[in-house]
Amino acid sequence: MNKTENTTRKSRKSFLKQTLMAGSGLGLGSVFASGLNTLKASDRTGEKPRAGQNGRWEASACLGCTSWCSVQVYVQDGRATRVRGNPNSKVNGENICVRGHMGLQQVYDPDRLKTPMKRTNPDKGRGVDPGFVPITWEEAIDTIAEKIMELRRNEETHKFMVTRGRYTYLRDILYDRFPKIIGSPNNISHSAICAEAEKFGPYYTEGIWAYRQYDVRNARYVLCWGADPIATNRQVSHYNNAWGEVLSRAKVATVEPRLSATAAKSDEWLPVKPGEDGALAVAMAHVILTRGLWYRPFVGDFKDGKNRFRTGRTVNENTFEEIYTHGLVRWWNLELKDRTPEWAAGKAGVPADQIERVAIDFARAAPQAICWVGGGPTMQVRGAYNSMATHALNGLVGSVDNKGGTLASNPEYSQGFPSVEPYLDDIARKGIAKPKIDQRGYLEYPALKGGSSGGGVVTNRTADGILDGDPYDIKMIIAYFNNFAFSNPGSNRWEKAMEKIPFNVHITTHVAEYSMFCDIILPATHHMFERHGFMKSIGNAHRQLPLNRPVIDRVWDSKTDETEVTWLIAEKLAEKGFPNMLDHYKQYRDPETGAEPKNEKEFDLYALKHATRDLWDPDHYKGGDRFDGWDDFYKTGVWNSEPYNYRGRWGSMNTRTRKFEFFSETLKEALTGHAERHDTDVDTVLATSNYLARGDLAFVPHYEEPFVHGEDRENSFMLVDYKSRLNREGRSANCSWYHEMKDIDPGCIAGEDVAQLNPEDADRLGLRDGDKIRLHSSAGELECRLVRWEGVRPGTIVKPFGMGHWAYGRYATRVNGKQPLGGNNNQVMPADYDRLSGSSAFYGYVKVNVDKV
Ligand SMILES: Nc1nc2c(c(=O)[nH]1)N[C@H]1C(S)=C(S)[C@@H](COP(=O)(O)OP(=O)(O)OC[C@H]3O[C@@H](n4cnc5c(=O)[nH]c(N)nc54)[C@H](O)[C@@H]3O)O[C@H]1N2
Ligand SMILES: Nc1nc2c(c(=O)[nH]1)N[C@H]1C(S)=C(S)[C@@H](COP(=O)(O)OP(=O)(O)OC[C@H]3O[C@@H](n4cnc5c(=O)[nH]c(N)nc54)[C@H](O)[C@@H]3O)O[C@H]1N2
Ligand code: SF4
Ligand SMILES: [Mo]
Repeated sequence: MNKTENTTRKSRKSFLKQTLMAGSGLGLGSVFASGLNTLKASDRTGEKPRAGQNGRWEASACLGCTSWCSVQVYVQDGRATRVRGNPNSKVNGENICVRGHMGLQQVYDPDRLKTPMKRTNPDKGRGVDPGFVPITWEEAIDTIAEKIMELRRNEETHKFMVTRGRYTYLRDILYDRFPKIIGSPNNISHSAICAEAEKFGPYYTEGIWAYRQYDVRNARYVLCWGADPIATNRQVSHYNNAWGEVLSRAKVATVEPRLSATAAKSDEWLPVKPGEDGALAVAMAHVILTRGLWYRPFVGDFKDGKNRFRTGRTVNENTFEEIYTHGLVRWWNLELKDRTPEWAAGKAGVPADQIERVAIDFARAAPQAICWVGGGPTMQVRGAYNSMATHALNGLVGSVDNKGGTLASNPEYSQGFPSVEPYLDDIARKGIAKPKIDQRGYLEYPALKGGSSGGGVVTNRTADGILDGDPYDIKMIIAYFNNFAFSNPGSNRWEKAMEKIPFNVHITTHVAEYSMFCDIILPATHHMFERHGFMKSIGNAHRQLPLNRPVIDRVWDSKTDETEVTWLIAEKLAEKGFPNMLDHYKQYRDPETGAEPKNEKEFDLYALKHATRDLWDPDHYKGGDRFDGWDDFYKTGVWNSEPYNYRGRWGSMNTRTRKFEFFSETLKEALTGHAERHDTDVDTVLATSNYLARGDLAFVPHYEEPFVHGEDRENSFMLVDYKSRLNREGRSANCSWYHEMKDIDPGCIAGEDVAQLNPEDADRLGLRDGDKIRLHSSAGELECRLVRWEGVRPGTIVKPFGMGHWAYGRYATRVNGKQPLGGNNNQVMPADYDRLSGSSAFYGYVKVNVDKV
């Protein structure tokens, strides 16, 4: 880097730091001011483009988290210098969060992978130098194509696999079409280490397997449940901006074992014992029913208007008439009637009067009362039922699909790619028909996404599938935009599994842990500055489709994973006598001219134009923003939907009964289907999958005792893992800003990886601030520093996820490729699952032992 760049970077850094500090609300009780920690376009002063430099704002999309903001990048002489929200967006508008700016440090990171490389050391293992040497794209692509041809010649194409983490909606090209045409059933996504259990409750109550949006501007009560919306979760930028308004108009309560950024600004903090969320949720439902506070226009009422919900008493189903819901009385009789706040207080360690007060205040705000369900209560062993129990509260207060409530996605009009069918030969068809490597649909892994047995992915189980060769061996992987050797709980298993793969490829911006086990690594374009793609996100009662656009000159010799790399491999396969893939991709024509793509650049562009055609082509207009044509859309960089149609789904939900199901006929059908597939009954499925419910209880939201790994010892604590506010998922650690500003997380200190104990617990173990500690469990161990902090529930240990990389670059590691900086939580988190959704467990499921080093 030259001197001028260095200076520019430095001044930008101090500017950003000041802004972050202003907005972080450090100090526990401090009042959060609206929008302070979102940088707005209008706030920016100084730093005018230098004379003669012709800077301009160019639209793109940020994939730093699942908010998928529409952004604008300030470009001077082909270099990005600043980022802001795209004023054309109706979701995040001109707002972005602090992490948006860190994209700049990612794209210009001197430690990026700059050119394709191949491994020269055949030994694979952690800490083993792969002996990477630079090669040309030509050699890299030729080697990959040759390996694929080998699998095809031997008719073992099912031993090929594509894995992905983050993606754009051009993903089907590489993630779906590519393995299919080769002849593999194995496309494994990261979804089950992300949020599948969170989607389980909404699906089995109201038929949506997707994220929700929250109409906070119209809400009167927001009950955050293991979600920390001003720091993480989704549409962080939008909610950050709206939160000041929310606090002045609505009450906010947060159920969290730690004092999160949001909890610190809430009216009520319910410091739940990890894993005991289900107890709180069913007790709140009990209070809402016994107090007669359910929302009658949605749920209905007793025929004579007299409330028969009394603690301990069953109710005759015929006395109640439901409107848009199904099975309320059965739910009461099966689960709720004895679930008093006093009972829940004994489980969850939250005072009974607080449970009662929160339930009453929440329901009195009906239907403008949001129960915001995040990963905390759901990504647990047995979390599927917490997901149902917490989300069902939205049903009781009629906030589902309602003004001031929880909303689904507005319709959008992107289109899929041409059919793959004509391009599948016999080898491909035989390969696709094989079972998948992640063991989804096995008796003990129901993974009931979308209502079908094995309908969803069991991401983390893939490592075991590979290690055990069950159902078969995997010989080749192409992985993109993921780092499974770091991001999966029980990460050591992934290291072992990757050692076993004969030919492994990573398409990546950095040489990450996963790359270290690879045979070829390919430099990827950065998603925010260097490539095409499009995203879909929701918030502010709108949906938006932002475009990823190449707005700067590519910094290194990189290519785009989903389009360019895929096309080049297809070309090579055609050269080697297998033209099907190239023939298929040639069908992605330019909608304006009808031309076939002739090279990877044209393919990249035409695929995007094709997928988004109904958004920008006036002759194909279907709704939302209008454009004059491609150029107009491309420049604007985002399409927005119509505003939300409140109550549009009442009576037409995608469930068996079309209603909001408190007794889930939809889940009953799915579980029965899975049991029949294995020639057994639902109780056996539940027992094998580690749930406690039997009989009809399995079909209603209910409390399940949490399943916990580890023993009670003097030095053992329930681990509370959470995402750092500065995490761009697993990709921030080589940004210096990440380390310099780490104290933006409540209770953390800059430049260190810490775990926090309540001072009571720390005193008991004789631990002081700054002590070096080792955390260990059955899964493994890690080292970090101790911080004593009152924001931790006694009996728990709190540690942010994000540090502990042993490969990624100079800032991320102590010795790059060898020694981690701090500790990766996934080394002490054993692989376990919420098997009904296929999700990995992250919360409320592991006790770790703490020793002073
Ligand atoms: N303990 C713990 N574990 C977690 C979580 C947690 O909160 N706690 N969070 C979980 C969640 S929600 C998720 S979604 C997963 C995410 O886990 P993964 O899907 O594995 O994604 P990342 O860890 O973000 O790694 C992405 C990798 O892609 C590469 N990369 C970075 N930028 C780009 C780019 O622009 N293009 C391409 N092609 N490659 C790039 C880098 O190698 C980087 O390591 O992690 C999960 N793991
Ligand atoms: N800053 C930031 N934001 C992000 C991301 C990021 O990397 N950084 N990643 C994005 C991604 S990929 C995803 S999937 C979403 C996920 O967003 P969320 O689903 O909201 O997940 P987390 O942010 O991990 O939040 C988990 C929360 O649960 C709390 N928790 C832990 N144990 C328990 C428990 O037993 N009960 C309860 N009630 N709470 C508990 C933790 O303290 C933490 O605050 O976030 C997105 N937003
Ligand atoms: S990190 Fe997430 S919230 Fe922040 S700007 Fe990027 S997409 Fe938006
Ligand atoms: Mo995620």
